Amino acid sequence: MPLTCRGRVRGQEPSRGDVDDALGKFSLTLIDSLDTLVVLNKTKEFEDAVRKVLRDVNLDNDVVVSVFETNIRVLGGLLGGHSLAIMLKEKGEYMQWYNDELLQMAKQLGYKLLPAFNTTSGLPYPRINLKFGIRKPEARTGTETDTCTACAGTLILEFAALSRFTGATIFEEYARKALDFLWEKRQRSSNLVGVTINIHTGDWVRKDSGVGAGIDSYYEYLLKAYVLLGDDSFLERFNTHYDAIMRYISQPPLLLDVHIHKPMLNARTWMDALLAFFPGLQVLKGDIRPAIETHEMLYQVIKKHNFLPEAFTTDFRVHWAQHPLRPEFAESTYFLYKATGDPYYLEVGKTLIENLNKYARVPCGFAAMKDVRTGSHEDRMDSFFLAEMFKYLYLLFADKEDIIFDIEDYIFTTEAHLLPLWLSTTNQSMSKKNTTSEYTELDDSNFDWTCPNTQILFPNDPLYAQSIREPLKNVVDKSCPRGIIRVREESFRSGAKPPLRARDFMATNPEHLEILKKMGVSLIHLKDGRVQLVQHAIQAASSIDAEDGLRFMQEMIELSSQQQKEQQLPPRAVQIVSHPFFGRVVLTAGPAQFGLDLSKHKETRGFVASSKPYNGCSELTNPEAVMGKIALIQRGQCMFAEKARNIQNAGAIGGIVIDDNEGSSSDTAPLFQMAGDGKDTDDIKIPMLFLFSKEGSIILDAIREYEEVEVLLSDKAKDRDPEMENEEQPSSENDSQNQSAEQMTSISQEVDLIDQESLEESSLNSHPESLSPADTDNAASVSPSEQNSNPAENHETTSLDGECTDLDNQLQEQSETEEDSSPNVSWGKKVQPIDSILADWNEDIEAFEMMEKDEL
Ligand code: DMJ
Repeated sequence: MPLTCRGRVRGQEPSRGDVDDALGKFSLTLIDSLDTLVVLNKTKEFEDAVRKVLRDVNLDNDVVVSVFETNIRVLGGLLGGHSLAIMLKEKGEYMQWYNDELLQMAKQLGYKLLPAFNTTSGLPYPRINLKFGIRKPEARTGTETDTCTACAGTLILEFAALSRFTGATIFEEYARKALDFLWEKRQRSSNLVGVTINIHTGDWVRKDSGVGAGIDSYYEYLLKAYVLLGDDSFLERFNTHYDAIMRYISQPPLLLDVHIHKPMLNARTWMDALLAFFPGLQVLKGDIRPAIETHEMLYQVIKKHNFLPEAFTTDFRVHWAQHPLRPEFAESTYFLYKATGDPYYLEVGKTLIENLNKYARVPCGFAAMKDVRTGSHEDRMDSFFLAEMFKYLYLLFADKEDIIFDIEDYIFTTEAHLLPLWLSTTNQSMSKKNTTSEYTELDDSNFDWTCPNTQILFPNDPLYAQSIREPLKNVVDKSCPRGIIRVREESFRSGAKPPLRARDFMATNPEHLEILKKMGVSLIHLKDGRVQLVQHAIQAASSIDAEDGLRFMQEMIELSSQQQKEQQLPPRAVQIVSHPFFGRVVLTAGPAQFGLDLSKHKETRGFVASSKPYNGCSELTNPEAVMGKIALIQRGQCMFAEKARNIQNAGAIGGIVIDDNEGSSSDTAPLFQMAGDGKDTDDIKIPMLFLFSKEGSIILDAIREYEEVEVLLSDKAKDRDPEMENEEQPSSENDSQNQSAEQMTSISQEVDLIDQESLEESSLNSHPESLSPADTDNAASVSPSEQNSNPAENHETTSLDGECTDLDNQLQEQSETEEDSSPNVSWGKKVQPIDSILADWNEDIEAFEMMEKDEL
């Protein structure tokens, strides 16, 4: 927990839900970073770390953990540590005392995971209790029916390595059985797999299919199992899936989820950050061109937002703004550099490192981004940051002689742990058994470079990669908001568009109605004056018109969701700028529906002071203390607006309301905006922000320690002032006060707050006007009931109305008022029932939950 400088211990912190299933009180970060230490040539530190693991780690804890996460991070970490420990021992200098102790621990852990496989299908339960196993009352787990494909299909490398290192074949057998079952269950006509599967029946629970969340490492492990184990059946399966991926999911430079039964239909309008590993896998496969294209698209998204948001739309807007410092893009960058030798990829790596140092580095490590748009932090540094990100970035810049062993002798697991390739010829009792001839002949064009190749692939053409990137160089910047477009490569390249764009549609224009009819879209006038659109593909004049209709409907849905989002206030940032923080700590804050709008005005900067009374519900008794400062007020007992008026009257220049609910945090609770009191709040001129208790206590602790604490209230964290950084050494409290005063002058001259992003957002506002037929209310929203109707009919619906409410970017912001008596104000003009909102966004929410499960 890099903001509070503590370890995260399961049970001692408020639960964050599924994401905590990675934590088993087994020193996760220490184990996950063992082999990174050797890669970084920190051999002495590795030796110490191994001793600590052996001395302190207990695997017999009464904790329910994710089988997938425990396998890739802990079992993989122990095996990676063991692999490099024996390598070092053999070299004769370090680890001479080592006697396979990490391997013994790995074996112990392996046996603890095995009860999870006690299903008729052989697919593992998603969770297990480390002490009590599964399905016993004490275990508190074992009732789950579903798991994600990646969760069940990402075991073979670790389990086979464990079997081959120890001679205990049971692990490899179990992992193979799970893979065999998934392969059997693939959708036979598309050769794709869904995101979630029932572990008892083998039915697909979620039938959408991509290369990111929930599936990603299943594909990765098929190819890598072939590399590590030399078993052709894995390569054949991988090639069959890869052919399907390239046929349906790949729409260069995009990778878009489709339905397994109807692979020509896109399943969503956004991509998730996990798919950024895919170009790296394509390099391993030898399919360089699409790898370069997708990587370039992702890099442009990163350049726009500094990091890759957890999800972004097909027109490259932020869909889910979090970024937990995921390593996938760095991984692909490393593989692409290895394949092409193109120094461009070193520049990419440099940008990644600069952004990490500039925006994520905090005094106790690197903090995840809560919101890439505001630059606010989350008190979280996941173990994969050290296991993968550090490793790949180091390796990207390392010369062969910088690494004390030959990295080519190893394969990276999905968590970047190193397993030696010599395992392929050790204890190989399971190999070759499953090779059958059920694999169909595939189009050869995907397999020009079937064998993984670690040599530079195009030594004679240094410009090869550049020539592929060149046409894509403006793909993100020049992109206009658009709906998803299900098109094949040729039409994508020729820029096919529906004959009528959603944004131009007028329900009163007869020509438009004629086009709709041709596309199989019918228009229903609802009693309340709204208009609903329904598409039945079978009613379209031709299949091309049906596809146009689908594009139109998808555009309309996208437009609708975009307009809903525009009505919401995005989260704000509270940045601590005084010593010793110097802008490094950025807290996610909820906005207010009243007072100064920080997105339209200059940020407010000032020292903080607690108000008296602390709840701010009556005239302040310490106006001299808050005068000219940002007042801290506790939530509760009166309206937010009343607090704002009281501190404003006392001369405060801003206010931060801190939640009175102890332990609350924006990590675990949905952020909301503070509503007014139902009266005119124009008299409130100062900016007001809300912090949950945990974020608020970071400021309160800082006051206790440093007395003078200065903060910046803004819509987006500002870059740290380089001068501040140079001054970043221990200094006396008086010095720090002086520094803070100087910094105040130097920074207060800064920046126009309407940044590029806001300009882009506001340019989208033109859409409601262009969508203003007389009988609609200028906005569109998805009609959940219709959208969920019989998919076999291949129809989509959208309705136009003025009641827009949205769950924005996983923040699930809501407006809250202090008292029940206050008017019910929501993000939109009217309140939409929560059931309806949830139905609208059900698919997104499910996907997000699955992403969390898969530790997206
Ligand atoms: C890692 O733990 C692994 O790479 C996993 O396969 C999915 N992604 C996370 C990091 O983002």
